[in-house]
Amino acid sequence: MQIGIIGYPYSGKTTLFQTISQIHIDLSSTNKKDANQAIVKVPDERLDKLTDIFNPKKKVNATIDFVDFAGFQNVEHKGGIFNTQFLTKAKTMDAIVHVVRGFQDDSIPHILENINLERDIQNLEDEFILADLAFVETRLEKLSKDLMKQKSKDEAEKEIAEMNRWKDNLENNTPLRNLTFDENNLKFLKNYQPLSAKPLLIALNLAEQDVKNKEEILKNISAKFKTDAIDIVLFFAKIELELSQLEAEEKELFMQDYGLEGSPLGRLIQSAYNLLGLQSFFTVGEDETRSWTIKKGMTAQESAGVIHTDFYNKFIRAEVVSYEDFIREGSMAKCKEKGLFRLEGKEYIVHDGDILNIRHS
Ligand SMILES: Nc1nc2c(ncn2[C@@H]2O[C@H](COP(=O)(O)OP(=O)(O)O)[C@@H](O)[C@H]2O)c(=O)[nH]1
Ligand SMILES: [Mg+2]
Repeated sequence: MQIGIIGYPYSGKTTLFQTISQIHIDLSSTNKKDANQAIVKVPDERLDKLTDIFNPKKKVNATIDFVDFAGFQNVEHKGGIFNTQFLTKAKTMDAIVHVVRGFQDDSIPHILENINLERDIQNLEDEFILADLAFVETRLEKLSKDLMKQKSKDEAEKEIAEMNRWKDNLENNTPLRNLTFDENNLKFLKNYQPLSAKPLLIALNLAEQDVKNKEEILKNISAKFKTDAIDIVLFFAKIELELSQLEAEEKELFMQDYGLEGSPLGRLIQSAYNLLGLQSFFTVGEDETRSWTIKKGMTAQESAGVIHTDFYNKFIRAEVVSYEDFIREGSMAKCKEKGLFRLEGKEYIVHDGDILNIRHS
């Protein structure tokens, strides 16, 4: 899974990226054009506990790819401020984190001069819509030429209908993530990856002095922007980067002082899992304990396929114990005794925290 971090220059994107990746980046570096990229382990206390119990050779966390985009400039191109390079890369992301600047610092001016959370959130949404509209218009031109050439007429007509539906909505400032998609038009969504359809995480980078009224800010912004496909999270880029580099005990003290809980990474991942409808299952053994990310509603066979395509093709049964049962009983043997160790077929819907062992031919 890939998550892209975008936003205006000097909003705190790279500071957030450093906090979650623990990669040091020289912020004064002039090379701001390239995107930074890191594969980040998804923290999961349940996996840590399983690892303590099984004492395997290695522990493997599920991972997420974070991409820290260079800040976009307010330079207009056809269809908005994003250039082709940005659009091409942004479209491959599964979700977008929009870092919105809430801190005032006169030595680092905001490119729009003052601080205004709502304006910045709305501006990005407008730019997504403009970019998608430009795409749809180009696509419609191409399709009408195909029609004249009598090339795959049926297909072209179907797509024209769908592109016009997108166009009408975009022209009314409705992002594509608000539309419903059926089996037939889902393929256009998958192929074209329009930006206004992407799950969006609005990450408000607040100032130190906002710590005390952070709940109120969150409530206000949520009331205006939160939907099923948009979530709002808070972070304090500067403090939380410093905190992330402290030893556990010291960190705990400072966090209490600031009234902060968890980490920016934890907040982002929880929110991303919710938005994208994701959950985890585990595999355990002497060699490794491992967490895996799947979509909610996936079957045992589909989940086996995430481990290995062979496991999907040669699936026989899944041995299943829930994490809670296992921890409470303390061993697989006890779980078997109590009938908590189950054999499930390929249609079984995997639950968050299931410990799976796939039997295959
Ligand atoms: N005072 C203050 N400065 C910050 C905060 N977050 C980021 N900065 C500073 O703002 C500058 C730009 O941050 P950076 O993360 O590089 O922003 P980017 O351009 O969005 O990647 C750096 O000098 C940061 O140290 C913050 O919460 N408070
Ligand atoms: Mg940056």
